Amino acid sequence: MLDLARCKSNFDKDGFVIIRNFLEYDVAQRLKDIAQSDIILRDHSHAVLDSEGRESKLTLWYTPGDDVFGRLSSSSLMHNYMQNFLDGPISFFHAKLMNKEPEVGGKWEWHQDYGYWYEDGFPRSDMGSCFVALDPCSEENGALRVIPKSHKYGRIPHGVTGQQSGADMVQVDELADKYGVIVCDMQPGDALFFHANLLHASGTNLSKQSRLIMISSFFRSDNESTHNDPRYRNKNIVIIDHDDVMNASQGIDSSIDFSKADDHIIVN
Ligand SMILES: O=C(O)CCC(=O)C(=O)O
Repeated sequence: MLDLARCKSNFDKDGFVIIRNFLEYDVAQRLKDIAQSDIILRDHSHAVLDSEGRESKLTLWYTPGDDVFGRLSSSSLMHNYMQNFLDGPISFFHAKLMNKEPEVGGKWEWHQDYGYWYEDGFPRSDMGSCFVALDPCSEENGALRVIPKSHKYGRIPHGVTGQQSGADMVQVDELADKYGVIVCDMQPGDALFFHANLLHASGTNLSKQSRLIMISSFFRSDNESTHNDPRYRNKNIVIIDHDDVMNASQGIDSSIDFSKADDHIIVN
């Protein structure tokens, strides 16, 4: 583990931190191979349209299954970092595979995750995500862009843009002018931890390279949703040793509670 105190101080200051080689390159490659070939994952993938009608593919589940992706969200290393960044015990919220296909992949509009999750009944923004690159991510294929320090500005109003939720662009532009925009270049296996109020977006993928990533999201255990919905409440997850992430069958656990297409489409 890197110097945790330094990572924590960067997370607090900027709202995000990138941990290079969080997974070994060949582990990331194997995860990508499984994500691309597994029929269960493919059957639960949905398209979400951006404001120009381009599609991003999303497969999301609320309970980590007994498979390699479930194990990644249950990794001791991921939990240790996230617990430290969120200042207390955490609970798993959901995980998702996000695929921007070559030449056609859509963008994600500027937003805060808490812009969505406030609507799910989480009282505070003590929440965060870990974005793991399974493909190289660059400006060309739609890497994540962030506005450092924007997490300090509280929840910004969101409206509908395409089938997504988008933050008020006047405030986004003001914060981008003040703090700049960072394009997070990442290699397979790198992980980006970020706060739920960090403004982020990603561009289209018009390149010939796919852009596949996985995101695991967490809330602080004392910040569970007020909604009476088990998907948004504390879950008992068994944490596994980070080195055991790949020690699962290579198939996907078919009993997982995958989300439905309608869960992601934001409408007026
Ligand atoms: O896949 C991406 O580039 C962005 C995803 C994202 O912004 C999110 O899941 O909150």
